[in-house]
Amino acid sequence: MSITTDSADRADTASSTRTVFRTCPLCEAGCGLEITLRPDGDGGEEVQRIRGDMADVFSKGYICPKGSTLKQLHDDPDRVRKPLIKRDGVHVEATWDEAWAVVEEGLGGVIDRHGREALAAYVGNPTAHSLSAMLFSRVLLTGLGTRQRFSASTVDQMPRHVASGFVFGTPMSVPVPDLDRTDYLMILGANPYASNGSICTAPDFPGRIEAIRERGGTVVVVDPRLSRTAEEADQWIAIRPGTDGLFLAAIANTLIAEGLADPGSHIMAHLAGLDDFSSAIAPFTPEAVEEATGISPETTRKIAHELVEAESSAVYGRIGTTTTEFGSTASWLIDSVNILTGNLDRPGGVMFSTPVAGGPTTHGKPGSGRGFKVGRGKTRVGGYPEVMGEYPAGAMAEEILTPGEGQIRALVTLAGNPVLSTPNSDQLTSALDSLDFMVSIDLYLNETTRHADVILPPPSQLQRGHYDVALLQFAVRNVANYSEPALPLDDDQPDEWEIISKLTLIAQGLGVDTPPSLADDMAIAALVRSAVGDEHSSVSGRDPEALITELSAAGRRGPERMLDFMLRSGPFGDGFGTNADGTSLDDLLDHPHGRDFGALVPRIPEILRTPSGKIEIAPEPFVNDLIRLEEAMPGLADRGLVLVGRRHLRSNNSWMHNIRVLVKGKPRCTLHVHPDDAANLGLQDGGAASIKSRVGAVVAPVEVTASIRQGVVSLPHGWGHGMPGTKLGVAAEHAGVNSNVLSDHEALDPLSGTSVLNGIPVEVGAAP
Ligand SMILES: Nc1nc2c(c(=O)[nH]1)N[C@H]1C(S)=C(S)[C@@H](COP(=O)(O)OP(=O)(O)OC[C@H]3O[C@@H](n4cnc5c(=O)[nH]c(N)nc54)[C@H](O)[C@@H]3O)O[C@H]1N2
Ligand SMILES: Nc1nc2c(c(=O)[nH]1)N[C@H]1C(S)=C(S)[C@@H](COP(=O)(O)OP(=O)(O)OC[C@H]3O[C@@H](n4cnc5c(=O)[nH]c(N)nc54)[C@H](O)[C@@H]3O)O[C@H]1N2
Ligand code: SF4
Ligand SMILES: [Mo]
Repeated sequence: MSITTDSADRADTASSTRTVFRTCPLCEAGCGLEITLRPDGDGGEEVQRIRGDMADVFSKGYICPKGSTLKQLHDDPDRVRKPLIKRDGVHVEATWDEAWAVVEEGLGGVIDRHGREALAAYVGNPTAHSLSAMLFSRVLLTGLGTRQRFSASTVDQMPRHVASGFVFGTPMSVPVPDLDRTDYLMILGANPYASNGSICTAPDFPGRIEAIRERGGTVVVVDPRLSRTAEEADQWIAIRPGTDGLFLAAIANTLIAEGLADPGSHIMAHLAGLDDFSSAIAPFTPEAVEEATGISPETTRKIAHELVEAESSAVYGRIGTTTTEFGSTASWLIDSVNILTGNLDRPGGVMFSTPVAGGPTTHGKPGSGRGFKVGRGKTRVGGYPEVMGEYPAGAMAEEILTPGEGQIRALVTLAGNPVLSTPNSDQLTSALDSLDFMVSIDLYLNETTRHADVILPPPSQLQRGHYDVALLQFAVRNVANYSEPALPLDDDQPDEWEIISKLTLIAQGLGVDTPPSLADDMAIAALVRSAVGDEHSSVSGRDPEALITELSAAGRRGPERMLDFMLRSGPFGDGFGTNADGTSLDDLLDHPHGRDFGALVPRIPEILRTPSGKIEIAPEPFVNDLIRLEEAMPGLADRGLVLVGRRHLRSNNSWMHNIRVLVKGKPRCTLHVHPDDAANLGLQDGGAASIKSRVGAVVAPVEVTASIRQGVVSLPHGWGHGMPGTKLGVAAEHAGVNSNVLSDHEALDPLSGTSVLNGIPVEVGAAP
């Protein structure tokens, strides 16, 4: 293993410590870390200290409490280090050869008996944070040859992709708030003080929010809870859960009705559907939505005026807007409002990143494309349409449990914990129990992987290279940062891409002896051929073999070789000799603190990939969905208690609760209840509450707090540890309850298949 030493690296020969720099792969902020290594007394190295990298071009030293725990994660004795095979119901350590043999028999048996459609895959969130898993999950999904694909996207951001797909032409064409230049930011359903932001890559998001106010700007937060972000804002709007679409529709309605709407000449030249949009939005007056949203018409009108009158403004929405019944439509309305206020694609408004490693927004013909389609296939049981090549995670259990042709009999999970993260956990638990075979690529023996026949452990986060291929597509600056592994692989430990490749090759029937490099060679060939065949690519018409030979010259393979190609053929790349100042993996190795390619620049019309070559502000699926939204209004107004989630800075979905420093202190998995509701329900602070939904029930400790809207209760997700057969010693001591026992697998946004995880109707009462 080699680690570049450049002038910034320090080697203190006296104690032989060494400093390396890498990007934190735990959340979307992508902070730069400075890691000091020292000899471990055993001929190797161990981490002495992790702190923020002051010289990182993007994060400039910022770090959150999770970032430094990569050391504890690496050292965690509960982390799986050898493959585990389930024998007589108990997971025991095995060699890689033994594990692969069981995988071959298990997957092969199901394929022989039931065909490939009986295979399914669930891909979890850390896939987006692992270079290996990100680039090779495609290999896996294609190689399995099944349409039964599920992921954490449908308990997360899928609505955002659907909106972008229809409006701008690709699901990755997401306009992000230009945080560092905006004068007015309205945040709906996001709490970056806890989450550090999402689908808006911005290390030190909180600092960037504070800077808006410091330069005289305004921050408004729309959230049923007085979140930490809302506390820091100029205004908190305590919306009723699930009604952001209505609030946004009323803002759009006001802008049009009062003649305030002006997309600006730059956008008007490329905008289609404004008349259709205007008529479709007509019913949603501020008065009409008031009862449902709980927001007064005065407030709605005031916000509409402020958004237009500010020098620049940006509306940004996240989890609280997407994981709701109208998630896609709400995401579309966010774009629509930004268009109407004249803030799309201009500094201080919402803008598109130019990803240095390229992506759907940089590939193909600039200005138009094939557009975005959904519904190429439907689920067998629920009839839910395909979206971005996958089906709703909420439908996975019924596809496993319902007999008949096409029933799922074997499951592969990659970096996912759907038992704690997707709806109706009790149903999913029974489903996983009933499978013929399950294999998980995961770091832990947890609530999901305890069901697996085989667990294949990847190396730890410190033992792999890193580049945020996915998340830098949504960055608030155009930056690039590659990190080499800080520590070498353990003996016999394959890299994560090798595990994924081998699993794929076995599923394809090629046997356990086929080297993973075969899948890698096919993947790089496909990548290079596709770019060479793209007449708008910087490598158009080049000889693919020659390019692959050049890429492989340094002995590079796997994700690093693919990344090098993506960088070199990308918008800032060296073009394999055509752009002398351009970047490449070698160039990034020379820049261990990252390279900054500047603030975002206007990209319309070049970024558009709609068939019309226009920004489609009134796509039919959304205009039609407004009818459903209108019809839902009375129901949304008089629901009883509803449940929402929340995040804490020291958690990371379901899987960092085994790190002691992150879970110490008072229990965090509590039910937040407004004082008036507590009085009505007979709940005491510190007492227990039973919470029941249509599908399940849990008991949780009560925390009475005025920082939540009346009629709303909040329970964080990702808890519910301590199940039999898991190995998470610390997490079990801080078990908490699983909020997704309560979320309903049938409640989803029909346009994206995304589950309703916020705004779940519940009954709450005192528990003994
Ligand atoms: N009620 C409710 N539910 C929610 C949410 C909510 O707000 N409310 N949020 C949703 C969101 S936004 C998301 S993204 C999902 C997350 O859903 P999932 O992705 O299914 O769950 P995670 O908790 O992220 O679990 C990640 C798993 O990956 C493993 N892991 C970690 N790093 C690696 C790695 O590098 N390689 C491999 N192979 N494995 C790794 C961990 O051990 C863990 O098992 O949860 C969703 N669920
Ligand atoms: N510390 C930490 N950081 C994380 C994660 C983590 O688990 N812990 N998870 C990561 C992941 S995978 C993701 S996707 C991101 C998510 O990042 P965020 O979207 O910022 O997620 P949350 O912090 O859950 O904030 C969601 C907010 O929506 C509010 N809300 C609930 N329902 C509604 C509603 O109907 N309308 C409105 N307007 N608001 C509503 C909630 O009260 C909550 O304050 O965070 C990432 N970062
Ligand atoms: S905010 Fe924390 S977890 Fe997220 S990348 Fe930065 S240090 Fe890592
Ligand atoms: Mo997420």
